[in-house]
Amino acid sequence: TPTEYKPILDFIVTVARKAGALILEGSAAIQTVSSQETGVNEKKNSVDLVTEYDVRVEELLLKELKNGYPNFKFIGEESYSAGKREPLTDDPTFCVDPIDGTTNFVHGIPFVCVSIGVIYERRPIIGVIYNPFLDHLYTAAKSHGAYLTRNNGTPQRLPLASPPKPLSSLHGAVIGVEWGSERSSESMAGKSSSFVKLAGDPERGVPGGKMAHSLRSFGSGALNCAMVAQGALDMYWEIGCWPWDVSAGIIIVQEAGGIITGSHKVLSDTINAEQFGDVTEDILFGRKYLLIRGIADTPTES
Ligand code: LIP
Repeated sequence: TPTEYKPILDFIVTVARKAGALILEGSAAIQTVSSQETGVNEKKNSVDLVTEYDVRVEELLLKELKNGYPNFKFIGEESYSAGKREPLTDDPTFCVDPIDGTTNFVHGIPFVCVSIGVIYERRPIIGVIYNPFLDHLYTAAKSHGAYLTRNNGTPQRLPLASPPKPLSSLHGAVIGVEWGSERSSESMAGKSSSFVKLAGDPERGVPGGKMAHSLRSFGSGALNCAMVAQGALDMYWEIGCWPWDVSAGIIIVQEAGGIITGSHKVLSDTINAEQFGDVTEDILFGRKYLLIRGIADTPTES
């Protein structure tokens, strides 16, 4: 059983850095060839992109992770798309997104990461998110805290703000949201109306009116989670994200003192901590509403 988290976490970080190097190599290659030759393909529709490098990075992750921990199961975005769909069990399972933020990767926006989570007994227990463009590494293991390491320097405990700022309402919050790749008119209507509820102007913008400062759409579920853990985003809301987008991010947010829920009740005016539940398999694999919010109270020390 993966009770000794440290060696596993250190091993995953080494693998994530190798994946990061390949992502950078891929970005250099993809930005220098003509649009006909980029190797960008579409999955379910014209906005659901996959590149040659998504596949190559996942192959690297599969090989390296299985080499280190042959008994762990493996769920990966590109393996899943190719039809290799391991069922989720109680066994330790790597859940990976080789390139989270593929649209950013294709367009040269440096908000891209590799995301590696370990799920055990159906809960995320270890998370590593690495953005090689910024050299930002986010790590967490259950009951051991969450950390950000910038430019290979000293790890900083998350959230960065001290003392952490509790979130008692949407007033003044910055909220991460995503459009996702599901673009049916029904889905778009649902998302837009949620965005309005999150950032709308219930008091017509009068001075003193209580509304969120703004919404942000960074294009990577994993980095949205990282931003919440860091304390830069107060909240992240998305419907229909995949488990590999958020497996690592969930434990990083939780270890930073944040809260995950599948409930959409929170779109009411006031946010109460009691409304938030734990992450469940239904949220992770049922692709229901996922809401990750900032600090509930001071995170416990490990
Ligand atoms: C993306 C997510 C993003 C979501 C997209 C997509 P990809 O992952 O991180 O938050 O809105 O639908 O799933 O495709 O870049 O790995």
